[in-house]
Amino acid sequence: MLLAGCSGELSALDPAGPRAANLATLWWIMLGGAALLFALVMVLFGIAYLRPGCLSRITPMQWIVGGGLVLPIPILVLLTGAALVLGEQLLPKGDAPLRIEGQARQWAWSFGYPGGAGPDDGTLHMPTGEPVDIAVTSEDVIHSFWVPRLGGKIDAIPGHVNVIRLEADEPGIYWGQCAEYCGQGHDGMQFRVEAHAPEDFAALMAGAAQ
Ligand SMILES: [Cu+2]
Repeated sequence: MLLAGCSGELSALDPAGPRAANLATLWWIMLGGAALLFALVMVLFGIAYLRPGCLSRITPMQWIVGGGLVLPIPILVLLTGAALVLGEQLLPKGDAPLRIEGQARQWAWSFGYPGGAGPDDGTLHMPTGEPVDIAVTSEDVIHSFWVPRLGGKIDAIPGHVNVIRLEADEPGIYWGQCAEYCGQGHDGMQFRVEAHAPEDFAALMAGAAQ
C-alpha cells in the first residue's frame, strides 16, 4: 500500500534492466538496514520505558560502547559493503559496444549516434540486451542525466564529458528526467528513451526504419 506510488515511468524501484536492478536492490538493502537499526533502538526505548530496572545497572560507558559502536557498526559495515559491491558493478568498465552522445541545454536533451546516424528527434534510441554508454555533457548550466528504470544518474557539466552505462532488458518506452535543478524549465526537462530490439535498432541507424 505504502509502495503503491513506487511503480511507473520514473520509478527507480521498478527497474527494467540489470543496472537499475542493482540500484533498486541497494535501495531495499538500505531500507532494511535503516529499519533494523530503528527497530533495535525502539526495543531499547521500550525496555527503558516499561522495565526501567532492567537497564539501571548499565553504566554510561557501556551505553556509549554498546549503543554507539556494537549496535550500529555491523549494520553500517554491511550497508557500506553492499553499496561498494553493487555500485562498483555500475561503473563503465571495458568497452561498451555503443557510445551515444547526450547533450543537455536549458531545457531539453539531444542525442547523437556514431557516424551521425540515427534520427535527431530528441529521443534517446538504444538497443536492448546490451550495455550502452552515454557520454553526457552540457551547453550551459549543470544538468543531470537520469533514466530511473535503466540505470543511475550522472551530472551533465559544461566543457566536460561524463560517461554512464545503461541497459534495457526489453524493447519499450522509458522516460528520463533532468535530476539537477537548472532553472525555471527544470521540471519539464524530460526526455523519451526508446529501447529497440537489436535488429530494429540497426535498421533505425541505417535509416531503413522509423
Ligand atoms: Cu536540467
